[in-house]
Amino acid sequence: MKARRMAVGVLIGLGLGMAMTAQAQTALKIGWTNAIDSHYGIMATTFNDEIVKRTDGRYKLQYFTMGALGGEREMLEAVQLGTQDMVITSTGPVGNFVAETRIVDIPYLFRDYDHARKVLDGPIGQEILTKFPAKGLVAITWMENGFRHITNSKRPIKTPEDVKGLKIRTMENKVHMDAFKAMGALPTPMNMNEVFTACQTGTIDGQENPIPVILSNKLYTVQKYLTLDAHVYSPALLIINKGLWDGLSAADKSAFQEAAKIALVANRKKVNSDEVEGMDIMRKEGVEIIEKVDNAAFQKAVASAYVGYNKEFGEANIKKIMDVK
Ligand code: EAX
Repeated sequence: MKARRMAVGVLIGLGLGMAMTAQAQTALKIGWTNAIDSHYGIMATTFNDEIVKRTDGRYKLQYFTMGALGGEREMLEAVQLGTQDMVITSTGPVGNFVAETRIVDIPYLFRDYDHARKVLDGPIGQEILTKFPAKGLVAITWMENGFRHITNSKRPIKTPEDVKGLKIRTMENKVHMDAFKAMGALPTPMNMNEVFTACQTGTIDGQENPIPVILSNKLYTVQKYLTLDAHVYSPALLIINKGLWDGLSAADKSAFQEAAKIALVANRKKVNSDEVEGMDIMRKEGVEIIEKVDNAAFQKAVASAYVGYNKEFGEANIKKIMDVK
């Protein structure tokens, strides 16, 4: 009798096991423009581990790194269309899809990381996220790309004067392009996939990006000078196709949101550690790093762009962000 009970038990267990594996496992196609071990990659892998755990393996991510699915604008279009499930992107091109995000790209808007994180995690940042569903996108969480600095191979940039006449690649982002125009540079919008070769061949003199992106795309091997001017804080976003999001159960939606919170901590930690460790890596590669810049002079150099920003976003709205303590 006992043996029979045992046998039945084993069969039930097997059946359950098969039911578990037979349960649909959905692999969500996600793309980004940096490496797997970058500040974006750690976001993706941490998010993946957490959703696998919290949905008993019913959901996992299928990674496409280094722009394999295209530049950020193209990936956003694909997620909007539903041919790609998710994207990790800087806010660079996002303003072309959700205009309300453009305000966070203004140069010298954020004092430091603490200020930027407080704004984005607080009511101002959360309010902007509510504008995404109307565009077929759901921004699960703000993330971090980091403070952007200028690299170039023409000359050490110590003052805004040194920027004049340089062909500087920018993202496809009018707010940034206006700032570089105001500085007298020649802003050249380009998707991230083309930047390394453009630096290598001299099609552009320079580009601007946070340290984690410069490291992850090895831009320091094709750029001679790095100026730590921190002209813009670059937020990033974890975005999912709206139809896919709407199809999740309430429990899975909160599983995704909890997973994103944990992944965000890892993402921000990686930004800060890259900024410390990255300096030595780049110096060893022979990059001349200009650490001390006259911030007031650079802010003055972009002042004329603020006329347009105040008009587009409202001076009071810009001040509201700047005043967050
Ligand atoms: O989001 O395009 C850029 O300069 C971005 O900073 C990069 O793709 C990471």
